Amino acid sequence: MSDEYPAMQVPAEPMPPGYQPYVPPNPDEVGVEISDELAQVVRHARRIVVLSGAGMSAESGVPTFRDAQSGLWERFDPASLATQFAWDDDPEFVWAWYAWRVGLVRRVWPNAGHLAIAAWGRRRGVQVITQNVDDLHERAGSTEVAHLHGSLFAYRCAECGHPYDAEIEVPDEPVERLTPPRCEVCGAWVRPGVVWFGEYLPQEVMEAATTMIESLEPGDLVLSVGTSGVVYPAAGFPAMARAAGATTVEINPTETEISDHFHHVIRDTAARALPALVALVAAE
Ligand code: BV8
Ligand code: ZN
Repeated sequence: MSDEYPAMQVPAEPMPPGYQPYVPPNPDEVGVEISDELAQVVRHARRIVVLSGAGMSAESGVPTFRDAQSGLWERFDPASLATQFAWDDDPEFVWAWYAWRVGLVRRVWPNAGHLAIAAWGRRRGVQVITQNVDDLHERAGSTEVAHLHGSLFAYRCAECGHPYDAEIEVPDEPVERLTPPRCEVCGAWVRPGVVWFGEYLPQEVMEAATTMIESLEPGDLVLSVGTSGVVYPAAGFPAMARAAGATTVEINPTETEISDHFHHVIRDTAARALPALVALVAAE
């Protein structure tokens, strides 16, 4: 392990007892398969863009959309709950699901993959475009994070769109229903600040992400981490990055709908593969 690489300064917030600050491992110790060709690209990459999906947070304990839901929502496909239709049909049931997810994310921590990206970002500047609505990239220390699908921690009025900044009631255990707070302007119910299926992505975020991708050049590196490549327009970014000339890498333990769009594939997990890649940069 190279000792000149500053151990990851863990984020300001107190980490749980025993939480090990991130230190890039020696790639050989981790046993992640990284070809010499990819190692060269990683070491000399000009710009680095990370496209992350739910698998990025899996090793922090946040279930992915592909994982079977647990408990109360076991019978529901998350994609059917993350819709205006579900909200219109039963807002208190949908609000309870989101409030439970807020509590879950608050109880977990960035994993070594999040911390590796943040450490790499301090060294080289890494732009993150995430489909995730959690705040684990930010809590790990990443500073350039575009949330394509919004945030669990941003709420707004379902009618007038007025932001709701107060704390919400977060149940310790999953509950079937929870009454959303009321908008202070028009009195309508407050909804989660996420992008539901069938909703347009926020224009400014979509434009920023598209510019990040379209401005890539040969010698740049794009890592797609923990996404099944099913949901558009996010799933279209890796192919756009490759068309722009960047070297594209998929980090996912299983093959995905878009695996063919990548120059390199690391069939491993985020929390193992990313530290091993960062160690290559650290070992310089
Ligand atoms: C849009 C926020 C224009 C909410 C999310 C018909 C009608 C309407 C729209 C459509 C339609 N047909 C297609 C569409 C477009 C639709 C779409 O793509 N649908 C899919 C299902 C076909 N897209 C949209 O609606 C988008 N808007 O297109 O607007 C429009 C408007 C109207 C009409 C037409 C078009 C909006 C999409 C955003 C939806 N909101 N999230 C919330 O979170 O509650 S999406 C949500 O699901 C996530 O944000 C994420 O994007 C997605 C899940 O995908 P992944 O992140 O890939 O996660 P997944 O669980 O799928 O996979 C995890 C992966 O990780 C796996 O591959 C696994 O192997 C891997 N993994 C597991 N462990 C690890 C790991 N990898 C690494 N390490 C590990 N440890
Ligand atoms: Zn309102």
